[in-house]
Amino acid sequence: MTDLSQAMTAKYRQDYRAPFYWCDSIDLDFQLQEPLTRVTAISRLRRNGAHNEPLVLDGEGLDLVSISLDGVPFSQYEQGEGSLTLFNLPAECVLTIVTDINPAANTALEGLYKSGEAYCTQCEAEGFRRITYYMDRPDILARYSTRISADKTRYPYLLSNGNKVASGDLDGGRHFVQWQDPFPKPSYLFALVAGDFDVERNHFVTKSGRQVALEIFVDKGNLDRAGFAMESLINSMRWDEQRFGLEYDLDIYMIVAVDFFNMGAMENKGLNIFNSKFVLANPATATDGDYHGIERVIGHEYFHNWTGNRVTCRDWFQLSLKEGLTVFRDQEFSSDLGSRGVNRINNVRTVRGPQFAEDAGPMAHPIRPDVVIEMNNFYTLTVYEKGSEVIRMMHTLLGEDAFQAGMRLYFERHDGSAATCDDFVQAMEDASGVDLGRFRRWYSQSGTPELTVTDEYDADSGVYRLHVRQHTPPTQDQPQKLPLHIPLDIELYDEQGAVIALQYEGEAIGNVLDVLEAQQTFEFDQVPVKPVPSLLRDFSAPVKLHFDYSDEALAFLMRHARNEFARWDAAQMLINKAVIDGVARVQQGQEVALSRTLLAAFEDILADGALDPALKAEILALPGEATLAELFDVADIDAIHRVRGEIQRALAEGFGAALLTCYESLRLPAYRVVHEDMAKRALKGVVLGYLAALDPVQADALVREQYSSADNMTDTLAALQVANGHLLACRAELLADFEGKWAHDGLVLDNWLRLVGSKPAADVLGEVKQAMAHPTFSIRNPNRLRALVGSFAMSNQVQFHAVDGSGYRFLTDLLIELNEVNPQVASRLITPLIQFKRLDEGRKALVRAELTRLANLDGLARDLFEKVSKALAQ
Ligand code: B3K
Ligand code: ZN
Repeated sequence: MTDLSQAMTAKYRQDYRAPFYWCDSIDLDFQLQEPLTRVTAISRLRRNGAHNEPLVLDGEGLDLVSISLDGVPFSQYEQGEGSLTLFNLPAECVLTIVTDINPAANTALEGLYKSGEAYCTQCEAEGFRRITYYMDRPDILARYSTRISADKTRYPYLLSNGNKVASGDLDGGRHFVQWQDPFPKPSYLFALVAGDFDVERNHFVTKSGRQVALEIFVDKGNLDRAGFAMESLINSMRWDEQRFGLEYDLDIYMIVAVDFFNMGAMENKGLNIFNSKFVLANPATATDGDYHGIERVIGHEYFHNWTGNRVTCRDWFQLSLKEGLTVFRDQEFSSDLGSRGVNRINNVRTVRGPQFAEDAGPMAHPIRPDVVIEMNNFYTLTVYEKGSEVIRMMHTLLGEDAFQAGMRLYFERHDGSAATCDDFVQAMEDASGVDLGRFRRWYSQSGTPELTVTDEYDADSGVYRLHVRQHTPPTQDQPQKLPLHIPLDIELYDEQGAVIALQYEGEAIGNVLDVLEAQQTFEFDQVPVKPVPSLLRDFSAPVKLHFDYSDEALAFLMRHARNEFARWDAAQMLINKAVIDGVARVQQGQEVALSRTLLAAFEDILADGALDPALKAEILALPGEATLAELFDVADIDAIHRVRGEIQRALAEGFGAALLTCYESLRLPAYRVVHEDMAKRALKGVVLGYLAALDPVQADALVREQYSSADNMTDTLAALQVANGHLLACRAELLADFEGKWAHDGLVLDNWLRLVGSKPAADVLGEVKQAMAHPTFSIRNPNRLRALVGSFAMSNQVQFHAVDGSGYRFLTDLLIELNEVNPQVASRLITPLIQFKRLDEGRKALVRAELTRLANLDGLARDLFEKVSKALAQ
């Protein structure tokens, strides 16, 4: 049980120590051959200070061939589980280590592995140790040179980081390429790719006039799907110059798309490796959502070149230093290029849904974790999305100009080095003069803070008060909580919807209130009437807000709030109230009833000719069942499902004939990827859903017609989703047609797998199992797994949580298999099993039984061990 003993070794943030040795440069030589690849690593080492400590290198799954020191065979070493320890090294030396690895047998997709015919790497967080013995930690910054040799016909392209400095032919039909990366980097940014590709080429001239070659490598035959990724890359480079003043630093930027990839993409210096899902798109294969995703991820990885690569993390506990900041940057990029309101809404959906659920579960951790067993488990919504919210709050507190001054100071101080989260906050504080003392607690405190606000109006004096109480409930990792610095953005409206200026005793008050204490009161005068407050505008902090709004006040905000986000948010609160009320009624055997106010407010939205159809679609799209479950201490899964369905039906009846009129008005000529058209298609999809709730027979005809006449994947899929979600008569026929058309293309077929996994019917598990036998499905491909099993376990609440436990059993059986094949992907898919806090006692017992089965598994990987043991400790 070697894995389990490893599993027990947690690492603590407090234990950070500078390394005993530095590595200034490393020359790598890869001889790619089947089945074994020979790796020679020549490192120039330098002792850090005076000491007699041995050098401990990390290494996993390596076959050690030889070690020599300064050219002489070396024997003073010890091989341990995951390590190689070398004794009595001189203060400076050149260490040569030769190892063999077997990339074709690497199904964990970490280190060097094969994706189809191509070789590729994934080193973050700790994958480099699967390539060679090395100090695999991010504070070791070395200059890399990489020589790759391989068969020339099968692997015409041999790629690595930096600039190509030599290439040539070798005996036996082989060739080599030599790369040199001038920028010192941590091992997690190393990359290598070898294969045969089609290449999309372009270039970018930086603001200082340097010409950068841009190359996107895709599987042969996919060149017609690479154009949008290239456009997004160019947009990213331009945007980062314009908004952040940051310029690219190498002569070449390469992106390679591969089919087997554990996550979205990886920012390796000069050579990004991408999940093909975030590169390939054309109107026939990709939805509008896919296009958005590509723009976002291409941007994200590009922005890492400065926030991540030029300034990297001192240790992995600091991950949010690069991830929270880079998510913030990619969100700003998407918002500057597209609709700010719609982007904000979707980002907030992620925080309020899955991130809040993470806070409430056994994996709760601060954005800068304190203790980690398996680092890959901490690429979380908390580190990324909440991390980005923390950066956004600083941006709100400082304003754009001071924030950018902070960024400049941060680069001035830390460019070319490994930094900490504290370093970042310090730069922001020093550049702006804004006190971020209490704000720093956001980095050390986990959980979702709750703001409870009450108000008070005195008509005689015209004084309006907001009483704000903050409280963070305990989380599994941290029982005690302290008050935080919470920026609370507000606006007040009079009965006509006009804004009331915020002031007190003749002084204007800004929109952002600084909530610092457990209880605080904010006072405003010259308030002529009792106002309707718009609170936590733009989700100015990642908190839960409690304010006792009436339906009327929320309907008022849906109409009058000046900010798009606030209008959507009011609609969400109105629906949430209705769901809470509806579930209580259903549990008492009563019918769901919606207020006239709610119905009228939504009817007005549908009828509003001035509203951006994209925002309209966001307001009309009801929150998902998993997000609604977060409203309850004990979530009644079946009741939530029923109430949500009935709300949709009641709204549809209220809309009546306007639905069809709206639907017909949204037909478009030829497909274009522009906001105006994407907005209309989004609304059309939502309206089609309401039509199906209203009249399944009429909807069946509309869906068939939309499916057969669609000239793009967005409309096609919208039709299929409605057929599937409402179990229309055409469902089986259309799904079969789609499967037949796209059986050969895994990426597109993923849409079909998602439909199968989310079928809202009791026989779904049978269909899921059948789909697993599809020739294009493979348990080794993370995209296929996530599409089919992820949709079943994460978005098919009623069926996954079936009271007979079949859903839990199915997922556990699969996780047991995946534990061997790909622990990282297993550890992602387990999420719905460990977040069982809100389930009823019966379901909880079933889940615990499955988790216990996993806990008792021989050879349980660290990844699952960490989550399973925490979940069972609940
Ligand atoms: N930095 C990578 C994520 C690596 C995940 C390792 N398990 C992609 C990104 O966030 O940009
Ligand atoms: Zn990232």
